[in-house]
Amino acid sequence: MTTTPLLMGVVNVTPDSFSDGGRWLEPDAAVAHGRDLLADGADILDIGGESTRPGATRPLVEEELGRVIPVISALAADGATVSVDTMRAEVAEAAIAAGAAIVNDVSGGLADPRILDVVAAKDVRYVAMHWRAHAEHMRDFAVYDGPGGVVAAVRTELSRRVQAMLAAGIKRDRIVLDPGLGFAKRAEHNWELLRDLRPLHDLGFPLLVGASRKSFLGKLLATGGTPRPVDEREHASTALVALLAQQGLWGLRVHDVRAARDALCVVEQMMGGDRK
Ligand code: PMM
Repeated sequence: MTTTPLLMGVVNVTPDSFSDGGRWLEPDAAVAHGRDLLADGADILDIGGESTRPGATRPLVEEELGRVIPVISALAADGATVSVDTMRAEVAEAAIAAGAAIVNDVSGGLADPRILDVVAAKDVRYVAMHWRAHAEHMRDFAVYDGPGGVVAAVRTELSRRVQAMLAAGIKRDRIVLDPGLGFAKRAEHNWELLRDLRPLHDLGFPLLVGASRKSFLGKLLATGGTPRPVDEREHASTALVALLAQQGLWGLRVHDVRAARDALCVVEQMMGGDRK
């Protein structure tokens, strides 16, 4: 018996995200996209205004607020469960005021430690991802040569973040952890993590995984050394949804919610499952 993970549908209100940059930059387009993802079966909508693609430069805080707040307000008013994908305390606070129920911080509180105080004060759910450096520099940090390699390092570094969250007053049952595929990780690191999620499960927190359309899939499917383009990685992303759905995860962060929902239906039918 498996427990079906929640599907977090991605709405990137950015000009430059690797997966869908520029497509939903206008608030109306982003809101319409969010509604489409809900119709496709998303449980959560993850609204982000900062691209984290390797090498990206950061928007100003005002730009980030201007991108995400109108979209969060509209989708939360529709009754959607909204998560804000931000590393900034100020954006998290405004997003919660606009109706966000989850703060998804790819830096796990490292980029702006005040975000932990905001989450604790507002008592919202907090997704803390494994992270080592901002996008501009993260490639330099993709080194995991200690004992146990990437899996042990991600586990140790996430458990340190958990200590910081608890010290800031975030309740244990509000915390979700994420291995951070593609963030300061090379393709082989992502595969090692995906093959061995058990040590992260053993930390005792719900897990979210975001593999959808990432470059390690482009590399896997390359022809003649040319990576498969980002909009042609969907079948591989969906295959991972089906496999990961059997591993007791809390959630999967995906772009094509319809494909992921179909995959979950198949898994439920095959394995006998419970919807979360
Ligand atoms: N990946 C991206 C952005 N936000 N949040 C979490 N929790 N986990 C992820 O793996 C993650 C994330 C980058 O992908 P995108 O550009 O498609 O949003």
